[in-house]
Amino acid sequence: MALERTLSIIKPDAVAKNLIGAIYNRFESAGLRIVGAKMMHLSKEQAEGFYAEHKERPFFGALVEFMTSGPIVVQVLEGEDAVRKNRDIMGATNPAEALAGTIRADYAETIDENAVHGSDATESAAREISYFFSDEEVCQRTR
Ligand code: RTP
Ligand code: MG
Repeated sequence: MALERTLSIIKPDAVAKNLIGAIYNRFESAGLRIVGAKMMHLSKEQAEGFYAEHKERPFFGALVEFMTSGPIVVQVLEGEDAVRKNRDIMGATNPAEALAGTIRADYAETIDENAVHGSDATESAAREISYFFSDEEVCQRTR
């Protein structure tokens, strides 16, 4: 299995609940390395651009409003099979359907405010990483 990178976001609900460290611990415990990280407060335009694939969906307006409601923490995670591994530890989109022990089962309340984002494929990961990070902002692990 190849070394991959994926884009992760700790969403405004989880930042507001002081869960940044707890969620970082989940990534590191799963063997994912944080190779880029920043806190941001997205503008409406930034949130709309990031979620452009969903712009025709009925929840798009609420999603953009939520994602701009407070700061987020954006990170690049690296590891073997990182895209799938991150999706596994996140759990299902709807926290009510997420497996016990996943981030969304433990830390999210609703499908609208579900604690984390993770890229869903290697292609979307590459696009999403470059949406938030320049090449120099993603670090090579040298040890
Ligand atoms: P994400 O992109 O945030 O990692 O979540 P996901 O792949 O599990 O879900 P996706 O289908 O890409 O939807 C993006 C985000 O939109 C909100 N959503 N609301 N009310 C609804 O039916 C609904 N469906 C999706 C969620 O916040 C979801 O994470
Ligand atoms: Mg998605």
